[in-house]
Amino acid sequence: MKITSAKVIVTCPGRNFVTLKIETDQGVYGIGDATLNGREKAVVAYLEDHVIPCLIGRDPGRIEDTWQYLYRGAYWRRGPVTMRAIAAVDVALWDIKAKMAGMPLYQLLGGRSRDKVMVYGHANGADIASTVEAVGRYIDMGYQAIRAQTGIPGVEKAYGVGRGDMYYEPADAALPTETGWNTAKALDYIPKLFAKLRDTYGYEHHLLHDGHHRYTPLEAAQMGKALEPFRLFWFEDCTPAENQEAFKLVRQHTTTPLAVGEIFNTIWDCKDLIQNQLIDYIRATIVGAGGVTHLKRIADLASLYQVRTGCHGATDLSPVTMGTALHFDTWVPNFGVQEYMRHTPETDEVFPHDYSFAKGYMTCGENPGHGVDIDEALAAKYPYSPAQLPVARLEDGTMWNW
Ligand code: GCO
Ligand code: MG
Repeated sequence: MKITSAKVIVTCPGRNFVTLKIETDQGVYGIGDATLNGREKAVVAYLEDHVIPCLIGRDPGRIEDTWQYLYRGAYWRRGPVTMRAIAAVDVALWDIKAKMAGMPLYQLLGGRSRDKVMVYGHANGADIASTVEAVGRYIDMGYQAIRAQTGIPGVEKAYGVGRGDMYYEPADAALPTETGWNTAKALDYIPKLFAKLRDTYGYEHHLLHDGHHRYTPLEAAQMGKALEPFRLFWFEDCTPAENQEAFKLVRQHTTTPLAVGEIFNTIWDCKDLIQNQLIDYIRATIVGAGGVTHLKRIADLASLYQVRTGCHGATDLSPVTMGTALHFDTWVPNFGVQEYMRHTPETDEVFPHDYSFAKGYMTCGENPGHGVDIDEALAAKYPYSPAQLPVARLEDGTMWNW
């Protein structure tokens, strides 16, 4: 069996997505997601100019060999652009293999470990009162796990607060939107949100919060401590993780569970965090961390240290990643939770899929492959539209982490 052609499809059905389609001499094709939010064109060029020419004529069944070929062969290792391109190839090849086998992807990974996949949704509001109401709406939809983000008085355009409950889209302008941040105000206000949430709804649901890399290690420790009485499922990206050592300080001071890794590309970004048991959940996902082949490796390392998975699943991860992640989640023994932000109806139409949501859980389909396709004719109707992620500044104008 041989790869005969491969192409990159860029489409913007409400937001930008980059998709790789690999075709074979047996008529079977595979689809992979290569979307890098705000930097899409860099991955398009990487795939078109440097990766696709190497794929033609290769045996699509040699998934591991192709992964090693692209990773070692580039010489320049790791990084979000390279690893997303590798992920797209990897996922498309797993799709082809599963279609050839006539099996849903999770069967090839080792079969079902659970009946359904618990997902968390994003509730947000301009202030505590409206965020509490938003969480209530998620509870009514059957969610077991809900992330809560609130606007903070005196902070302009606080992170995580969208125009409505269901759709949150931070990449909102061709040039980065300027947003504000104030850690002292957050340390004061956010624990009050969780106090109110537990007061209103009790302790039956899992509550999550995202710090989005904003706190120093000591501030993260203070926030973790302040949130302890409200028993969070996790406190995410409490501090930037380039320096994995930083988490030691946070860990020594709080029992609030920690999650990190949506921006990680490889096992090397989380090796020390996992081996030193500094985190509880690893957020690396299919498109971000080199595809199914590499995420499996990360999950296996994590399982040795009782670290569970919590795959990133924001709207910038296309339905192709969502579908593939659900197969992964159905198999992975050390599963924790899956993030699920709904795509717009236009996106769902461009990417026909067989996964479904019911009462806080998702299930992958039983079709051969990962179960997600792309309608190329429809995709062509939505041309690329430049959109970048925001930036954040402190009140005195200092650049901060968005
Ligand atoms: C999350 C995230 C995202 C990111 C987004 C950036 O936890 O879901 O932090 O919303 O900000 O994926 O592109
Ligand atoms: Mg996050």
